[in-house]
Amino acid sequence: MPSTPTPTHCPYCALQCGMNLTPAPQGGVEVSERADFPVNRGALCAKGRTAPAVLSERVRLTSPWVRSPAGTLEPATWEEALDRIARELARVRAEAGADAVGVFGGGGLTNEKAYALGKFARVVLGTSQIDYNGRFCMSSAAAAGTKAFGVDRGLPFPLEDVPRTGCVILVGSNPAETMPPALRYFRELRENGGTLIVVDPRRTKTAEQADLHLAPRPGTDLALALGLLHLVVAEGRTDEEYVRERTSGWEEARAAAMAHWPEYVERITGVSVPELREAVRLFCEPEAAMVLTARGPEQQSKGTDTVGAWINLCLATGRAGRALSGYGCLTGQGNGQGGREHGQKADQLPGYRKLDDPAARRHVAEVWGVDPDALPGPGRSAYELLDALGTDVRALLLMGSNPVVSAPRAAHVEERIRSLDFLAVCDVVLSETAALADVVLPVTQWAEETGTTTNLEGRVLLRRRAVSPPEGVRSDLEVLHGLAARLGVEKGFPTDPEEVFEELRRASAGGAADYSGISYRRLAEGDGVFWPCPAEGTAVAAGSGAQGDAPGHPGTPRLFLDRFATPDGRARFVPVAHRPAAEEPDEEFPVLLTTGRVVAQYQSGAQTRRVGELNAAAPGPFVELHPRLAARLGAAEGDPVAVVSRRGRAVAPARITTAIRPDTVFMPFHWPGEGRANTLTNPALDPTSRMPEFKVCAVRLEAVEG
Ligand SMILES: Nc1nc2c(c(=O)[nH]1)N[C@H]1C(S)=C(S)[C@@H](COP(=O)(O)OP(=O)(O)OC[C@H]3O[C@@H](n4cnc5c(=O)[nH]c(N)nc54)[C@H](O)[C@@H]3O)O[C@H]1N2
Ligand SMILES: Nc1nc2c(c(=O)[nH]1)N[C@H]1C(S)=C(S)[C@@H](COP(=O)(O)OP(=O)(O)OC[C@H]3O[C@@H](n4cnc5c(=O)[nH]c(N)nc54)[C@H](O)[C@@H]3O)O[C@H]1N2
Ligand code: SF4
Ligand SMILES: [Mo]
Repeated sequence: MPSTPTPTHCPYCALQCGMNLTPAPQGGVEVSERADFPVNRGALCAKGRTAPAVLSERVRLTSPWVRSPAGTLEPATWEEALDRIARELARVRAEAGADAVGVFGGGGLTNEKAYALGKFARVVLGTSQIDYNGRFCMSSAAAAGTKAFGVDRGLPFPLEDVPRTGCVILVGSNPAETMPPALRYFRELRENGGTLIVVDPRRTKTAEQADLHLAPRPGTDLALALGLLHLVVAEGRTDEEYVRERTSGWEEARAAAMAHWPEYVERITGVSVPELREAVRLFCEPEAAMVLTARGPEQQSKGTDTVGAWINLCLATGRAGRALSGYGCLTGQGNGQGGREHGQKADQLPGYRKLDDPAARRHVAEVWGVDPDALPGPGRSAYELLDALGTDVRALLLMGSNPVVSAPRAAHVEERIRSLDFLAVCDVVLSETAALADVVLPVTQWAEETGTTTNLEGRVLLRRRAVSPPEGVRSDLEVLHGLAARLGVEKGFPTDPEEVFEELRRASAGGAADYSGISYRRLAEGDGVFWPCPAEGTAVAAGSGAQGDAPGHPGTPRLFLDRFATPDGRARFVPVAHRPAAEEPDEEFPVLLTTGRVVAQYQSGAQTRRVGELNAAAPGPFVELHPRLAARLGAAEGDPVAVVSRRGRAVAPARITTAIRPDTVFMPFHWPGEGRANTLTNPALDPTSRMPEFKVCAVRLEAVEG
């Protein structure tokens, strides 16, 4: 491997910060600044800076493990491990049908892996039962964006537009912890005279930088957005001409909003009428403004309607599909955007096509060389799939997720996973879920393999290989290739990522997320390409097998400037009304629990809990609570507190702060064991997106002796 720096990208979040990697003389790899990449201009958070620690053989898997008849995991050869998986999957299929074999993927997988995994499920296993952890992430925003605009791309504009708009409402997003290098954009916004409004039940480090912080009760963002829209109408701030020219459905949406009087909204949300008025003034006065949502409003059993209500606010005020204005979702995982476009989702085919659309099935089946009628239909969503393990779904292949820690109602999910006939997990480390598997396969990771990711802006990026993987480790693509061959499919699962990408281009051609004009060569030359990027005038049409460069289309940094992606080109209002959370506080469970993240840990912590510096900064779980609640409980700072919900009980030390509402406690979800936040969370699902209600459930607190 070269000793000159390799420009590449971080393994973790959707910002996909650029970084340089250089093999270190004493082994391993060193991170250095890559100032030329525009999204982060060299800045990295502690996770990105320390990411190479997870490449070390000391913390990772370097050999396959197979469960012995005695029940222990024992080292095995690749041949033994792959043979065992193929045999078990074939057996379950023969005994119980193709849908008894499930597949679970991840939004951290590269586009190539996500594409190959979806194809593997449909073509090799013939199962409809595939979904992925992105369902737990941005699925509500995706559903609402698709409804309103006809297409879902996290941000319809590059981040560089943020500092130049007039006002940003950041709803349930805490970039100070979750995307620190992106804070710069909000700082510059304010330096340029724009204003920042943060909506969060906690006064987070992000909220501290806001001009206005609204702290609603968890689970009431829908009412809040409707209250703001009510005031927009009442104060005559609607952009009538825009509504007439560029939207449809306003009358119904307006009528629904008018039923949400400010005083009524104040009662539901706890946000005062003067604060509502101030937010409307700040949002409506400038020429341009944006609403950005993240997991706060989205991870609710009404997440789709909630995001729809915020989009309605943008549409009524003419703030979508115009320069420096719009609605955007801050996608989360490294390939959270691309991972939702290429077919690992239960209802989806590559290019963001619908699995139940006959034309889409024909197109993709032709690229795959199969009969369209042979493709299964849509399957279950992530939680529903996990809930069906051990009953309808008897074997599972899992790649890129750790649901024992990250799924809602995790004790139940863990019990379902344990009841499987057979579990195979591909991971870089022995995650809590991998530890339950019958076969564990050790795979390569970011710096050891090349692949593409699509960041939160819809910017497709080339993540380059910079070091050799340890011996004994294979890539996810090699795993799928080996399994396909053993299951009788010799062709169609190449191990070279570029070859997979070339096929993905053809499969995506003509779809909403069209990558057909993007090539590795093009990506290697610049700062990435924004989709859609159709292949203009090149031979890259379905079935052509064309390789190489595709000049022409420049990509699409900004969407919707001329028209929305709906059939009539108009954005669609959705008529929505407030409804309570699936579980409201009562006498037995009087407090609200919400959950989220801290800066030094990533997701289920499988990777970051193996990094010393990060553990020192964030050593374990905690329960954030207001002094008034703590006093009632008789708990002092650091005392263990039990949090009990209808799903179970978790214990973690108290962290007492006035920065949280007195009716709410907060737990980060990065840890397994006694302090696992997801032991408590409610798997109530959004009817459209099938998103679980991670952000609100009812709990009670108990003091713990000792
Ligand atoms: N350090 C770190 N960074 C990460 C990740 C990580 O695990 N660790 N994960 C990445 C991924 S996959 C994702 S999805 C993103 C998530 O990024 P964010 O969405 O920023 O992260 P969260 O902490 O889940 O939630 C954001 C905020 O929502 C607030 N909130 C809770 N309930 C409500 C509510 O009902 N309404 C509103 N308005 N707000 C509420 C919480 O107090 C929290 O401050 O982060 C990415 N970046
Ligand atoms: N209570 C609560 N729960 C939540 C959330 C919340 O806010 N609150 N947020 C939800 C959200 S937004 C998300 S995105 C999920 C995330 O939760 P998970 O899906 O559990 O995400 P990770 O911890 O990133 O798990 C990824 C796993 O894949 C492994 N891995 C990394 N790279 C690769 C690779 O290239 N190939 C393979 N095969 N494996 C790899 C990692 O080591 C790790 O074990 O959690 C959800 N759970
Ligand atoms: S902000 Fe996200 S992409 Fe950037 S260094 Fe941190 S984890 Fe990596
Ligand atoms: Mo996420």
